[in-house]
Amino acid sequence: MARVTYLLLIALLVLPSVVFATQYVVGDDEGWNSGVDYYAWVEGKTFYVGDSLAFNYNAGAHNVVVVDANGYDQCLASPNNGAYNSGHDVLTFNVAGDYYFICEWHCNHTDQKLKVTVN
Ligand SMILES: [Cu+2]
Repeated sequence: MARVTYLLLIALLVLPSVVFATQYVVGDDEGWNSGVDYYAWVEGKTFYVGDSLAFNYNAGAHNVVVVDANGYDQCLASPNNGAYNSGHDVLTFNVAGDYYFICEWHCNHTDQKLKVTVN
């Protein structure tokens, strides 16, 4: 009985992070696009490990490149960075930390960049 209780306790501790994981649609209805204020979009949201971001955009018109802080500040994508271009990319946060995303083509011109802090 003690073992069952223990397992139940473990399940209750682990489950919420899975059950309550949130998928955020980046930019909501405006998607991942030029001219969207992603500083404002992030405001008031708290991201946790297990949550994911869905980037929706016209494939070929934009892409999603995972960069570091420097790449974010300078709008630089290196060949080592993961680049996504399907038009519907879902990225899940497995580790806490700061995450930086840019559109390689519009980061400079229209500020199409996103920084997310994951708790
Ligand atoms: Cu773009």
